[in-house]
Amino acid sequence: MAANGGNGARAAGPRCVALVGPFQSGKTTLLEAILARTGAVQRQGSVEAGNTVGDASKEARHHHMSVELTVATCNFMGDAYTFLDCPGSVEFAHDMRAVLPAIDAAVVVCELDEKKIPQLQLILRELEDHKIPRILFVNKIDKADAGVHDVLKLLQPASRTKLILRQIPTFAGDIISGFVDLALERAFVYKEHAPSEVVPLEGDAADLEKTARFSMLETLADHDDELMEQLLEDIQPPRDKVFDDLRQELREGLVCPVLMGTAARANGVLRVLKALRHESPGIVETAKRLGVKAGSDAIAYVLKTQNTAHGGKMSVVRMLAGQAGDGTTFLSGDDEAGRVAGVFKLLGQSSEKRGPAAVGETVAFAKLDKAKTGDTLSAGKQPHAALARTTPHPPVLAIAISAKERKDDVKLGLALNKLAEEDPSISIVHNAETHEVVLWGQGEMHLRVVTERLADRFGVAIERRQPAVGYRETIRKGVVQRGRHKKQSGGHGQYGDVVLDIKPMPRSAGFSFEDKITGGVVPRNYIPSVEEGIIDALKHGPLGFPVVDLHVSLIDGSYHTVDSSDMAFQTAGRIGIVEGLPQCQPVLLEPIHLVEIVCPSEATAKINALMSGRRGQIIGFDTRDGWDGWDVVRAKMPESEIGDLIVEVRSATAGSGTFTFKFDHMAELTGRTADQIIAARRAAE
Ligand SMILES: Nc1nc2c(ncn2[C@@H]2O[C@H](COP(=O)(O)OP(=O)(O)OP(=O)(O)O)[C@@H](O)[C@H]2O)c(=O)[nH]1
Ligand SMILES: [Mg+2]
Repeated sequence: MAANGGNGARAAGPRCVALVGPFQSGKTTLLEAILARTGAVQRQGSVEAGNTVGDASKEARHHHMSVELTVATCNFMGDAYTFLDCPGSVEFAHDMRAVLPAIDAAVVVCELDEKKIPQLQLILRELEDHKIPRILFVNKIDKADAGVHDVLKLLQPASRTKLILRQIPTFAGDIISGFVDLALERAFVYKEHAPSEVVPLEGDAADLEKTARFSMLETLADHDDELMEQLLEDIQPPRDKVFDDLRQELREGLVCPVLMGTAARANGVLRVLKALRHESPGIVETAKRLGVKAGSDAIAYVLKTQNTAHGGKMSVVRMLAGQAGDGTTFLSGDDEAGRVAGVFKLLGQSSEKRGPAAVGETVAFAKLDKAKTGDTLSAGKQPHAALARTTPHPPVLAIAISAKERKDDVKLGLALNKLAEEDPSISIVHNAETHEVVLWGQGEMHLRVVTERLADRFGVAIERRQPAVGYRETIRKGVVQRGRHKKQSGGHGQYGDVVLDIKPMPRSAGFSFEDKITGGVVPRNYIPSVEEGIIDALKHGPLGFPVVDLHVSLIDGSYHTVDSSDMAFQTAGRIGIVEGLPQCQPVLLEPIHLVEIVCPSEATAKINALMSGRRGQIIGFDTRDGWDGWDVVRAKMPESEIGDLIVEVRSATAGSGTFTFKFDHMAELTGRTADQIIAARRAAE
């Protein structure tokens, strides 16, 4: 295999490679350049012109960013490559995270921008945790200047794995005009939308190359004693040995090579493809990494699930073992996942019907009605154990939504279910108290895209509101109150009469009822009705909120042999509460949550200020366990202030900070803020 530089052990067969990286680094542009270079598209489109294979959905085009995964299969030098163009925005990170388990390698597209280093670090962590071999592609080299020499100094802090520079740039004046490949020891000049041209390696470039190559070899030699000896003895290692080491150490996760280029002009793209061809592992290694049982039946891992408006469902899968096609029935765990009715090769939004899929290939299967993203599907009689599970990040922002037109209510429910199936990082909560449908998601743009999809794909126009905060009210002093219901004008009358002893209880005690009737002044059979009436009245206290933390005893009352009834005693109980509570110094209670914010350390001071400004009570901050350069800030914060907290946390941390929260306690709220909340509630009613 001389064409492969003599490194006979390169992986063969179809590959599956994810393009990942910080927001807007150029992944979709790189995909486009790759597709143009490999001939899958005639001409390279651009994100600006809105004619790329990726980001073809209306929402992505509209926002000029990736809002979902794009899958595109092309051919390079006889092998099929499926590229998974992942959104860079943290709000759509689930689409990326869901595919990671089943890929062979990742190309991490990044920029030489200090502000984007924390985001890069987050992504590299995910890859490191999954032990996925990765290549860094420093993009937008057309905008870089001579500072580019510090590439590793800037990028290394983001990676726990040692980075090695595979290329150094060459300049024409101040502009980068090409590069030297340090493994090949060859100089190239960039050509726009064409392969780079080999030029003689001479002058300054030759000197720089010597130094840079030596430091690349030194890093490789950390894991190769023979190479170390050669370097010490000043022996030039054979080129094949260098390639072998590069391949070996990439696969073993010992190093992460760094390439560079300009995706927008297709510069440096061929080097990326060649690195993937020669160095990245293939399905054999990936199946081993995942623990796929050898000799098993067809096994497929679901990377993505997509519903069309008209009910068709597509499951994008990576074949991890065996072969499957039309008619193959898959199991997922102990359940049947469905029967394949159509196998497709994907190129963004266009799909082409094809024959059965072989091991290693990435295809779409139609009609696997019960398959979910992340499922390990097995075509045998026995299910295969789940190979991986990706839990979505807990949602951080919510809106209450309703169909603009009543008639769309049912359609809205169905559409939401489909969207939640495609994207488990949203969740839908029905608030029984306020009857609101609350949509939770990963951020403002994420929620906006969900509502746009509801309109565009499912034809449901919606209205959105701030979701209600879970306010309650309680009382600060007790009262004894009579509740009398008497109607005796004509016909059958109504009579119920109770005396209630209402007392405050400690926080989170809830509500309790006690029957203290003696001598049957209220007959036994009516007492549950009294309690029912009370509970009903407590749903809406004098301030407008559910009343909690009180104890009510029924201590006295009277009845009428003919006119008393369950209904009459319910009403009497309700009247006792409605008339009694206003005398009990009602007070508002607001939910307080324990909030844990993670952020790069340089943002910690800003985050502290942000929390204090939002009535947060800082409990402490600490370095984040196992995360160099990151902190955790803990605070107790009112629910009303958490509403849009994520927007400010992200802006204080260049998008890399996030938080989790959980209910802690209810706290009394008085003063102007309370008055405003109560007034707003009255106005709403
Ligand atoms: N100067 C320059 N701009 C580029 C290059 N590659 C991409 N861009 C621009 O960078 C912006 C983002 O490009 P995309 O390809 O959409 O980036 P992305 O990483 O896919 O973005 P997300 O998926 O939203 O994270 C666009 O305006 C591109 O035109 C490049 O090589 N040089
Ligand atoms: Mg993109």
